[in-house]
Amino acid sequence: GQVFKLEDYRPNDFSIPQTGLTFRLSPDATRVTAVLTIERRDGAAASAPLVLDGDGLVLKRIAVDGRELAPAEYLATPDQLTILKPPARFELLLETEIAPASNEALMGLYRSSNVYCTQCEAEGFRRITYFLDRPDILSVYTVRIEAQLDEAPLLLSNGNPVESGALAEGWHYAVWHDPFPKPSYLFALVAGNLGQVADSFVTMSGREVELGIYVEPGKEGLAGHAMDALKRSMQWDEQAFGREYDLDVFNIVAVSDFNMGAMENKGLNIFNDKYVLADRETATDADFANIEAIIAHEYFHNWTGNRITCRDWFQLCLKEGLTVFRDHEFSADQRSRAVKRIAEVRTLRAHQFPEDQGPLAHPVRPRRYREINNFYTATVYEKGSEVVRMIRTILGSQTFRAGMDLYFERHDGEAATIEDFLKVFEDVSGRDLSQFALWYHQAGTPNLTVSSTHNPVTREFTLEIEQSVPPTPSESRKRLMHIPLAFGLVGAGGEPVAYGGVEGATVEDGVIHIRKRRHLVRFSGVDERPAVSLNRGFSAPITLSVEQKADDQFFLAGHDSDAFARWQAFNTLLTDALIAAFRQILGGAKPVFSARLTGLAGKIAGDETLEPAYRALALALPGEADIARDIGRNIDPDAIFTAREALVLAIARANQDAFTKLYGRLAEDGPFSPDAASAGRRALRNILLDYLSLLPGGVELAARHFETATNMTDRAAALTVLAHRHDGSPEAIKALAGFEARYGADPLVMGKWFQIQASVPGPKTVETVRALTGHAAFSMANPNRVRSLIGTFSSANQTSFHRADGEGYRFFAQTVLEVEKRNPQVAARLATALRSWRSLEPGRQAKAREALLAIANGENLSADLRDIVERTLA
Ligand code: BAL
Ligand code: ZN
Repeated sequence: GQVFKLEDYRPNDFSIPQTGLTFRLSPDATRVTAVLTIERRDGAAASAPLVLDGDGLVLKRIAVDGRELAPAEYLATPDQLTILKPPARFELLLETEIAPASNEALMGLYRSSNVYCTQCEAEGFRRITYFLDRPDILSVYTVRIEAQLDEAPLLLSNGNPVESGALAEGWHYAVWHDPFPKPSYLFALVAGNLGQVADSFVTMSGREVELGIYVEPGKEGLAGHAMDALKRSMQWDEQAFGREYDLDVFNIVAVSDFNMGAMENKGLNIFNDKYVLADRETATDADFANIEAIIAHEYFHNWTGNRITCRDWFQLCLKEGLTVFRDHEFSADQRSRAVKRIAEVRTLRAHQFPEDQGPLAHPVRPRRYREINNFYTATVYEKGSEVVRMIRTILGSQTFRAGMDLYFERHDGEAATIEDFLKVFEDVSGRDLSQFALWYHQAGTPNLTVSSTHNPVTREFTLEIEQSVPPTPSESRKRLMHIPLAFGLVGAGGEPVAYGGVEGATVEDGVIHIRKRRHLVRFSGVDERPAVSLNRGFSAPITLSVEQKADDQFFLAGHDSDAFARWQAFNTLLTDALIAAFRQILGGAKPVFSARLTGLAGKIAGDETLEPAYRALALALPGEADIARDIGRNIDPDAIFTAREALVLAIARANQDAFTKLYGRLAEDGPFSPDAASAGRRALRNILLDYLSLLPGGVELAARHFETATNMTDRAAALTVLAHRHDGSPEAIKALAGFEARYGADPLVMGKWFQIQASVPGPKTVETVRALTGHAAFSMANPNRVRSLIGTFSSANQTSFHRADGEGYRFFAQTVLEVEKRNPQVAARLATALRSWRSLEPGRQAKAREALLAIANGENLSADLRDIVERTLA
């Protein structure tokens, strides 16, 4: 396939200032008429042909300034349209015919449960009509939609509604106009029969905006949380960033077949219904939090993505990293900042670190791609957000805000680059960010090795810090990074230790600026050896190798005033114990855990000065994949599983009484609320259940928890405990059947049922999952179902997916190829589950490689899947 390179960027010879589209909708033959105003750019050669992108299109008609073109005047293939000698300025009319009902790739115009909808990012617009389908072509769109009234009473597109009315033979139409020039990837259309939830919002300058959320008829009652989140997002963006909404209407449509989470089309966000619909009966607290975050994320794109868009797809992180940062800040303000930060870091480590440490590693701003769909990654999104956070850490909040203001002022209406973004912060701060810019350009997770010494005679405390960046594919030599390392020196009573001066690095506002390979940071006037708290708040997305006494680690886990660092200290103790246990198991020994460690777990659980949500996060042991990542090589997932189970049991046994009492005290009283504090109490109670379920009477306790649950959080948690810890027990069988009977008709909730079963540890889950692909509620055509069952199995079931005989991989390879026939994008995403195959022990490694080769040898492989498997095998 073709390789696209950043350095090859150049503007097109033409621009398209105006785009008129008329859709005459029909499931198998939708007629699309595009009327494009096209202008040759100043300086472009007069002989330059116009070359438009297409993807599987059939051209029915072509005219220039009202004159039909003769065959010799153009070349049309399904994937390209060339007009050989275009005038300098003209109107191009194109008619194409498309079949939304048979579009199973879910890119372009397709049908989801009889609703017409679109997904154009990144390159779906070219499946609708020929166009300059690239983000630096900004055009003003006017869209006319015609449909049969009974089939599609609702007709939506971007911008503001202009007119609507009846047509002959039961048809009707609506016209929408979007005054803001936008790239084609932000185009959207929705038509169908949908229920509406209406509300309004008055902006900071007093304009009233009509808000609409559209859902499957009958599900209007499930959109309240989303609407509330939308209004809070609109208000927050005004307060936190001074950004006001700019159209008369803002609409959100929920559809059940969607490749991504949601899409920020101008004025018409289209959502995976999983991230809209919620009530206590069907949604967990995690669902409520995700909905709030994704509603906010898509809304925030209106400024970071839509008003200022990307020059080319290499700049994807310009909108995504920044918008993730904005939605993280929103959630932190709406909920608990410390808890939110811990959750973010867990996600980053679980998804981005393995990506950065494996064959699919790429810089936050990549320089090459074959298939852009494969770059909607944790690196672009999550690490991209961390990079923006570091800019704020380096500049301080006020200067950062001034930089953002300048960004909006300077680049509104433009398609911008990462260089433009960094420049505003250099301009407002007077700082040189050229070394910092490596965070965008260089892949890999930097490591800092840190050791400390204290000299009571000279009263000097010294940190020796050394940075390294591991090699990644096609980047063997790395340059030295600028790493903002937040830190604290902690005294014996938990208080910050004062120091006189500091030499060896720039230290500002509790941050050491690491810029060289090695720094000797010397603090003077320090009487007693402090404990050192490093990377507070996770100020940089790095790994740390710290020579630290266990005493210090225990001390920080109990006393660090930085909540994140305190959580981290305990998590590091747990990880170290789990890795030691893993080695003991491989050596044929039974793992042992210190009473000090299991006792500390009990202390944290019962510490009423800490939020319940924080305590729940502390008690959630590192996952099997986290442990594997930290071990790094020669992974035996069964030994990791055994080690982790042994620690869960040791903590449960050591704290049985305290956990039982606390579990009882946390019982739900009062009406249900999805707010963060209530969710935190449920999270703590549910993790206590997980521990207690391993002790005598545990299965009965879990069954009772399931039976008496009054919300989905508790019900799903109890079902997970029963299915995972008491697999095959009468209680587990009964609960699974009860859940299925109760929610069999609700596809989203059945997704949870698939997920819970796909993650049951142990070899036989391969067979369970294979059988469940035949369940009535499962469909290979629906991305949410595929992700629930196959995605969960391959990314969250270490002992079954990585079965020693390779059966997990074989089933996986077959399934990926089956999904790919319909939906290459979803298949390619699934295939990334094998990205860490080289860290497995040799036997599994060989079997994983066979599975990758089986995928690579699939017939007519899509560009999406080929790109992932070839890079994974390289
Ligand atoms: N732009 C694709 C979906 C999202 O990141 O919002
Ligand atoms: Zn986004």
